Amino acid sequence: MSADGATDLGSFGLPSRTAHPGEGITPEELGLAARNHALPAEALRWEITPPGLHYVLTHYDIPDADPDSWTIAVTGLVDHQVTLSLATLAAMRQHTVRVTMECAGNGRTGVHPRPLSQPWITGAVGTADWSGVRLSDVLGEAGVAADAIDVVSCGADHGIERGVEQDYERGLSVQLALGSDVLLATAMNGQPLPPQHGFPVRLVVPGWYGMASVKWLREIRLVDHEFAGYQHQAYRVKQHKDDPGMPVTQIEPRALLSPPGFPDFMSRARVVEAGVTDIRGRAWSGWGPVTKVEFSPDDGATWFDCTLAAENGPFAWRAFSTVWQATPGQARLRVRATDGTGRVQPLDPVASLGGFTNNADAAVVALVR
Ligand SMILES: Nc1nc2c(c(=O)[nH]1)N[C@H]1C(S)=C(S)[C@@H](COP(=O)(O)O)O[C@H]1N2
Ligand SMILES: [Mo]
Repeated sequence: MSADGATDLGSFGLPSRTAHPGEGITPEELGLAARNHALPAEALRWEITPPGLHYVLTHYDIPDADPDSWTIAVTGLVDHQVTLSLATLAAMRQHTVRVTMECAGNGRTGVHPRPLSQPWITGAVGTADWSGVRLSDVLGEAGVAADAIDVVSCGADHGIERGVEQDYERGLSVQLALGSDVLLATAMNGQPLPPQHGFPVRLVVPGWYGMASVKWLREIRLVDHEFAGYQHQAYRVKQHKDDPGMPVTQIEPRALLSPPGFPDFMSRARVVEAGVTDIRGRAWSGWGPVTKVEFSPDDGATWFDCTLAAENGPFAWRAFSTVWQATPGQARLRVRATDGTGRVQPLDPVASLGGFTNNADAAVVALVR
């Protein structure tokens, strides 16, 4: 409460900060981690992530959505403003795109000092077949005015972040919106979207980190400038407070191991029997196809090329496999991906103030017996 008794929403804004030396996880981070779950590593066995195992990241509350009255308003710099009901969308041409989605904060806990936010380890990823209408078809019906620069997508969820009250909004360039597979998705793996994934309709921006794929979509607004809302200021890779930084865009390459053997409950370390062990996993990049995955059984001292399975469409992860002659003792298993643009997963964490795009590989600890 401020002095005159009015509620000062700005006081909700915990400043963004990194953890103090030795500071353990805070109650706020634990709360976020419990709301927003990761893909369990063993779920990498499925090419399409089963419902409920895909990671979830929701900034505010999951909105109360009535599909019968839900509309999406197409507003701003269009030739004619249109209001789309779900029935209108269902009558339009449907497309399905297989997309590996990853949160830009995946890997954040590997950044030192740790930025206080959703404390992802490496599991903020999942793959789904998203179906719906192309954003370009919707814009085609409304007609894009010549001076439109960005397409702003607005979600129905509302909250406060660092003192700024807002609807969840993200902009895309008109160019990307028109010339791509961006979808207004109404189905995930052939079923209506689950509430946590954006029911009844969400944007899906293939190849981009998840923050671009606005859930619970209720407005598409065309504007005559590059949109710079809160969620654009927040998703920048900066090294210090005054660094303008670079925007977070497409997904950096990453490979993850399907963990071999069986786990220890607390540490998640693996117990593996000595001998020939199948090594499997999946790798992806939003910049282009994954062209190489390497496996190291000795914490990065030596690397071996894995066998890549057939490509799984331009936007979805690709399976890889190899075999490992496991000998008794403790091993730190690593994998790293390279994509067609030459981007290679780094061995050391990618530092930034917010802990974004840290695609450094993370070791799986195995105790071979
Ligand atoms: N409306 C809305 N859209 C949103 C978000 C949100 O909080 N609100 N979170 C974004 C972020 S940061 C990510 S990583 C993805 C997560 O999508 P998922 O929960 O379906 O995996 O949704 C994005 N879209
Ligand atoms: Mo995210």
